[in-house]
Amino acid sequence: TLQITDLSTPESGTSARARFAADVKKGLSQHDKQLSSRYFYDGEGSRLFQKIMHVPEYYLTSSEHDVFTTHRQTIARQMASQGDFHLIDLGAGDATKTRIILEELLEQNAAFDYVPVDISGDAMAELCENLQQALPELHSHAVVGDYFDALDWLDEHKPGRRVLLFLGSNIGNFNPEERQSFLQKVRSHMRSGDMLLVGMDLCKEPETILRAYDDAAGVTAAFNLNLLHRINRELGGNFIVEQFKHFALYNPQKGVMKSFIISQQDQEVTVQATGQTFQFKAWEAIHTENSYKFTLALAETIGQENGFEVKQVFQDKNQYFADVLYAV
Ligand code: AVI
Repeated sequence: TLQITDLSTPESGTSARARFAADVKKGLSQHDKQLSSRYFYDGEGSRLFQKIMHVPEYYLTSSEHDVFTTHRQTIARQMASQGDFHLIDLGAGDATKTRIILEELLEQNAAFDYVPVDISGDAMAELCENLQQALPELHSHAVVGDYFDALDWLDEHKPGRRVLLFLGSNIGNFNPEERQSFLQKVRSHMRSGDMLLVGMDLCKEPETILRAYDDAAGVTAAFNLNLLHRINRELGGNFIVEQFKHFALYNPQKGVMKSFIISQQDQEVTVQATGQTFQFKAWEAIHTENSYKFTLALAETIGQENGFEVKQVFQDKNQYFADVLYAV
């Protein structure tokens, strides 16, 4: 009852590195320098993100955990209400929070199988091993690959009703255009009776948000700066990482947390794989991440714009976080 399908190919490694090099070249050549947060998650970055999820100031993980613990019965009942289904977990990672729902679904004798999807083959192998230990009666089939390659594969190989999960406020890392395109594409893989559960971090006291992205122990800073280490490791960069620092800023009007890496002095950096040297002025910034925050009104609007109807909203006791169940 435990399978892994790996959609990545030997070439995908080489082309991923070439794409990384091209993005670094473009991002560091611009007037407003930027690097995409999607490059945070190499082995070290994924390890640091796991650590962030346990940082006291990073309330997102514990809040969503609270949502799931409090509402597990209703969530599971809603999912199973229309019959058999595949539970597809986009960006499953270690699936700590999903496990609460899995246990509840098993308890309710729901007819489903679990399909975690993640770009990290290591994470999926580890998850499958853990699930086999913890929930031996669970049917699961992990897919290693990009979300949309996985959804294409599933269209062909796993027909039937589907409930999709996109947890942890991962949707917040898209800018509004990327978010629309993501939701549109997801919608195109769904039919009547299917559901989508999306985790969203909510607008709240700005200081609370800011602290979550600038924790006292410096774990988030290390996570952000790992991007420079990764460029050094994979693309032959010569960043002196100590000469840069993490800076986080919350815009309460746009509802977006922005992370930057700031050069603390004039310096230049060569990145071999790009064949270029990049100049940094003292206090010049590289924008590295957006983490959008949501309101329930925005959750409804973005649903409507993309063909989803809000079926139910689940929140934690502080109302810090929402898991929004959409139906199509
Ligand atoms: C993965 N993602 C939802 C996290 C977030 O909150 O935007 C990544 C993160 N960045 C800094 N801390 C955590």
